[in-house]
Amino acid sequence: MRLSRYFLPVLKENPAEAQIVSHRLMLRAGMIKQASAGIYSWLPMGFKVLKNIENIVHEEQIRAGHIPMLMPTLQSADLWRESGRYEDYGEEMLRMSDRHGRDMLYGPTNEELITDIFRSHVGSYKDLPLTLYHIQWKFRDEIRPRFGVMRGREFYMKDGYNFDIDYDSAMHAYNRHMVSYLRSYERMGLQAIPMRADSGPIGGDDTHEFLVLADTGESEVFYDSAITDLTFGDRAVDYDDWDACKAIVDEWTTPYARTDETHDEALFNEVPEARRKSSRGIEVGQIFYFGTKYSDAMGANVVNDKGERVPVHMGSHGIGVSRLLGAIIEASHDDKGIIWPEGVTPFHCGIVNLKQGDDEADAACEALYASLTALGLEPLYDDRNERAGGKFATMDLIGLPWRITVGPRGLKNGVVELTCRRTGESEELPPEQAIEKVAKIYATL
Ligand code: 5CA
Repeated sequence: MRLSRYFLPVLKENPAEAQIVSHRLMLRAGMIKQASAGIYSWLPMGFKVLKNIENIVHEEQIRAGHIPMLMPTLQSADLWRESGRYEDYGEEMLRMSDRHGRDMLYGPTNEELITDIFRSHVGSYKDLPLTLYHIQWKFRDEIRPRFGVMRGREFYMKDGYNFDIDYDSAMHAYNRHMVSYLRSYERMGLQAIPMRADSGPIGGDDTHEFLVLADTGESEVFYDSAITDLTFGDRAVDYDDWDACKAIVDEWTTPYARTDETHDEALFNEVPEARRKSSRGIEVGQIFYFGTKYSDAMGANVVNDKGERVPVHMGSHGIGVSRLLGAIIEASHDDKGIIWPEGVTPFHCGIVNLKQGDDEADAACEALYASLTALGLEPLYDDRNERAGGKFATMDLIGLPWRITVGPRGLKNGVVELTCRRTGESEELPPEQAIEKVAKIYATL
């Protein structure tokens, strides 16, 4: 993409309404625009990152054996009356009626709708286990929408639902989700720690939230610092192997890590003092096992291998896709702007032409652009007639991990400059080597 043809409405001033750095940077980098309280338009660069995050979520869910589908945003109130949550959900639910006077709602989550689909089409244990998921907009009429996409009213969420014949099989689904989430967040360049949590209006006993440690997080968390040393890395996982998944879950759930709702001071005190930490965290996902709560209420049964009708065991599993943009920026920025992890960056590499209109510099930039594109990478070429300082400031603000700077002086010596946004380190290289280096970095992702 050439910046002269793109739509990147960068703000020079800090927007007054933004209280936290991720919100400020998303507005300044022209990623979002508030449409009304807690509801945002996703401008092209914000939309690109949102889609990158969504793609990682899809890839990892499919890898775990979960099946993508799509349910609507608008739901009939009748299903929610069956589960008993139409009244329970309270003011957070946006309710409306259609021209026939039928009660409708904008879905805050989809347990009822998926259970209805399940009971309409599945009747035998032979069709289990089954995990269906979708990524769809949700609406919760939060009393205090704030911090931009972090606590929106309209937000983008992945929600998955497992249907299993019994507790053990459902717990494997729970474990499989935890493993796939650990992998997903790491691919986004994030450390998200699973912490024992409270199930709130979703219900159930077993639940973990995934938290990104950040001062601006809304949750208070307590943990053994040993857990922050764990990494998933590139280990291969067989998602059908119950023991292998459980072993990974045990690895992450053995060190103490809890949100304030389930914090147990006595247990926490058993952690060696030097490793006892408390801080704030951003909740970027939550997994639940709630047994037969919805299948009992809504009659989602299957015939088991003895010919008896039994309710299915269920769980639901969410990832805050739109919130993740804020969480990633909170975890990865400096005073100049965003620093995108390679896994989610909107463009792989920036190209800055220091002397637009200089034949040699223009030609070198065009050649770089063509070569990077031919390798399947997406560069953002700042081809505007602007001063170098302004171009650098924009690149730093929007946070592309790599920048190639091209100027007549370097070209005389046959080199361009390759700069790493995270470390600020630069090196002079012949253009082909700069391209090769950038390509190699992305090839390992
Ligand atoms: N049905 C379950 C699992 S699918 C569920 O709704 N879980 S949840 O309530 O925990 O939401 C899942 C994730 O969505 C949360 O972990 C959080 O990351 C994100 N989320 C929840 N509310 C908001 C909000 N108001 N704005 C942005 N993201 C949100």
